[in-house]
Amino acid sequence: MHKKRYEFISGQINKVDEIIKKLIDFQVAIPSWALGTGGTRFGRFPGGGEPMNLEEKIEDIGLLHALNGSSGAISLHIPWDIPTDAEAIKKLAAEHGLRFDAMNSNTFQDQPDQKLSYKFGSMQHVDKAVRKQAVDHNIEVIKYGKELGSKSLTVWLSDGSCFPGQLNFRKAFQNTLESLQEVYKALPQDWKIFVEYKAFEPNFYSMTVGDWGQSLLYSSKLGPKAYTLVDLGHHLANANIEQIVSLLLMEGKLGGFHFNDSKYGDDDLTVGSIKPYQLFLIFNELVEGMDAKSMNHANDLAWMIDASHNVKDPLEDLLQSVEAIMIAYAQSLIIDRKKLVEAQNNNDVVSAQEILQQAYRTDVRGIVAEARLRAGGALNPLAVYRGEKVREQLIKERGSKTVATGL
Ligand code: LRH
Ligand code: MN
Repeated sequence: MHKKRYEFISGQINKVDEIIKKLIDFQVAIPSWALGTGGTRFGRFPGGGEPMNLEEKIEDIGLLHALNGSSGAISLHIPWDIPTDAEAIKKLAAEHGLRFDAMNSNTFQDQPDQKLSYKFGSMQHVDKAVRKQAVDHNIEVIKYGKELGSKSLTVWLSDGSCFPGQLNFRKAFQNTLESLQEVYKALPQDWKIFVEYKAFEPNFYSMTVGDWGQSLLYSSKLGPKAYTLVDLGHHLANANIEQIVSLLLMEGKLGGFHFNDSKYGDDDLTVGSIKPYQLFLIFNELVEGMDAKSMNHANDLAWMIDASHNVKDPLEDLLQSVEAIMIAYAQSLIIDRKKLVEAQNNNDVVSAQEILQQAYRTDVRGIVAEARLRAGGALNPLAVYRGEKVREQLIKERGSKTVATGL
């Protein structure tokens, strides 16, 4: 069936081998905090067999990578995943063909042994001692990352306010910038820092890194190693994320992504499960913008998933997310860009839409599957995962009550 499907689709597409090479090179980082069942304040329904430590998390991501050949990186969150023996962890990851993508700091929770609380923020805090505590934590995260071979740090600050009058926005911005500058100074020469913005939650009146404009302001003032990070779920309703991506890329300040999907808030749902056309439009801007700057698709931006699983098996959810990303990328690679530019230059709005939707409505799953097979992956990862009863095996090995660290 695959052979026929692949021959049919490859017959319709130019340079199919070039596209397959790009798909094989394109690796998506899996978040270490999304390998267990997430929950909400209303409840959490664990599925069993969850990884209890970093080693088991690396094994789970290794399994995903063996199945789809496109999950060759892991993004750690500190202190949820502190590598006690970095050399051993690095060796284990390499055995599974995994490298370490961006490290994530955490100043949105108070740790049991923490001196000062982040209740009223971390880097924005009115108390310099709290800001210093947050800076020191980020520098410690960089230390772990250096030991593992990571080359970037993602800073997401839950800082903000819940009520008018609670915060002086200007001072909060300046405190945060000053704190980020301390972290920036500690960055190794070949590292990047990603400033992740979010419109609301856990603060519900203002967020101190609340949108792409604020993140661009911080990363521009910080320096050339600082970039913005786009989490698809961190926008106000109906935001035109593909336009934001296009402009950040144009400015050379787009560092990477946290892919997920959402209908309402930061729902952290499976990529492409709610708004697959938006995902396609984002990849259209990425390919157009990266090619305009002769950027390397696979390496010049950070491709990461950030999801939380309430009702799906975490590994099945992640397999679906990676597949959705590869499909959107493949569709964006078959857009007839010459014709699209022509239509744009002629203000031929109808043709422009027809050209885009021709690509979006093309079933590229045969090409994505072919790339996966050539990368040594499975034709149908989900079918193998279920056919081999992997979750049942994990529950036998780890038990039904195990709880993974993370969200
Ligand atoms: C915040 C966020 C951030 C992570 C966290 C797990 O909503 O997207 O990227 O640190 O989720
Ligand atoms: Mn995120």
